[in-house]
Amino acid sequence: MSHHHIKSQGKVIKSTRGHYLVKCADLTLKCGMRGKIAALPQEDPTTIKVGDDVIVEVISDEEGVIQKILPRRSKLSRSVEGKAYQEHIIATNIDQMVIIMSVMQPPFKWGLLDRYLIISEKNKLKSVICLNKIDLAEAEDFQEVKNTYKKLKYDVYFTSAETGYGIQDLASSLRDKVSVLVGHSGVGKSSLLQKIEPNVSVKIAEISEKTRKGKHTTSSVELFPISIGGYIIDTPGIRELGLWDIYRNELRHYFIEFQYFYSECQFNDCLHLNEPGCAVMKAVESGEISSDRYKNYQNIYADLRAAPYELIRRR
Ligand SMILES: Nc1nc2c(ncn2[C@@H]2O[C@H](COP(=O)(O)OP(=O)(O)OP(=O)(O)O)[C@@H](O)[C@H]2O)c(=O)[nH]1
Ligand SMILES: [Mg+2]
Ligand SMILES: [Zn+2]
Repeated sequence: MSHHHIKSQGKVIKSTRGHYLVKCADLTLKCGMRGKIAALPQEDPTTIKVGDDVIVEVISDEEGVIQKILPRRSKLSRSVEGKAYQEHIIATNIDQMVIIMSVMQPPFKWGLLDRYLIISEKNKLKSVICLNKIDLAEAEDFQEVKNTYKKLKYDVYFTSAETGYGIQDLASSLRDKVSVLVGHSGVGKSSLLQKIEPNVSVKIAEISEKTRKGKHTTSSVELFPISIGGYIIDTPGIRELGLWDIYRNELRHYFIEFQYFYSECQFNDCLHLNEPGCAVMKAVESGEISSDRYKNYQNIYADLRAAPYELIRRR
C-alpha cells in the first residue's frame, strides 16, 4: 500500500542521532528529516526534541519524514554542562516537572531540589516533588523537608518503587498531564515509571549497581503514554544542573516565599543578601522562611552570572 504524500500529525517520543520515533494516531513511524530542518545544528532551539508535535509525510507503515515542528507551548532547558552560554532543551510541550530525589543512595540533595524549582518557576511549570526510596530511611527524618515544601504550595510525595508505597498518590497527580521525570542518576526515575506503568520496557540499574554513582542507566529522553491518561517523559540522570537563561537579579523572584515579605524591605530593589532593613532576612531569623532554603538562595546567587543588560549599564 502506498502512503505517498499522506501527511499526519504526531508526537516525537524518542530521538537518537538524527532519527526520531513519531507516534501518530494509529502508527508509530521511524522518521528522518529533510532539507532545511536537517541542516540545523544539534543544540539549535529549533532542533526536534522529545515532546514536539510535528507534521510528518508518511512513507510506509513504518517510515516517515518530519516536515514541520508545530509551535511549542513549553520547554524544559538547562545549560550544556561546562558551557553556560549554550542551551540544552531536554523536552518540550510539558505540563509539569516531577522532581525525583532519593532520600538515600544517592543522598538527598537540597540544593539540587531548589535548582529544579527555580527552573519550574521561571518557566511557569507546575512541580511535583517526589522523595523516593523512603523504604531505606525513616520517614520522620524527611518530614521537615516535606512540610517546608508543602507549605510553599508544592505537591510532595514519599514513594518507594521497591515496596509500592505512595505510587498511587504520585500516579494520580500525573493523570492527563505531560510530566517529565528529572533528577540525579540512580534516584529511581525509570523504576517509578515502571511501577506506574508496568507495560513499559525501560532499563533499570542492576541491584549490584545500586550504590554506584553516575551510572547513567537511561541514555536518552523518551516519552511514554500512560494508561491512566497523559504521558511520562523519562530522562537520563544529570550530574549537575546548569540554570539556563536565569540571571542573579531575577533569582529572588523564584523563591516564592520571599514575595510575602519583600514589600517590607527598606530598599525596593533589595536582593536580600546584606542590605540593611531587609524583611526577608528578618523572616529567616524568625523562622518564617526556612534557613535551608535561604542558604540555597545565597549559594545559587553566588553561582549565577549578572544579566547582560546589567553589564552594559555598569560600563
Ligand atoms: N530500595 C529502593 N531501591 C530503589 C527504589 N527505586 C529505585 N531503586 C533502585 O535504584 C537503582 C536505580 O534506579 P533507576 O530507576 O535505574 O534510577 P534512574 O533515576 O532511572 O537512573 P538513571 O537512568 O541513571 O538516571 C535500581 O537498582 C533500583 O532498583 C526504591 O524506592 N527503593
Ligand atoms: Mg533511568
Ligand atoms: Zn530584602
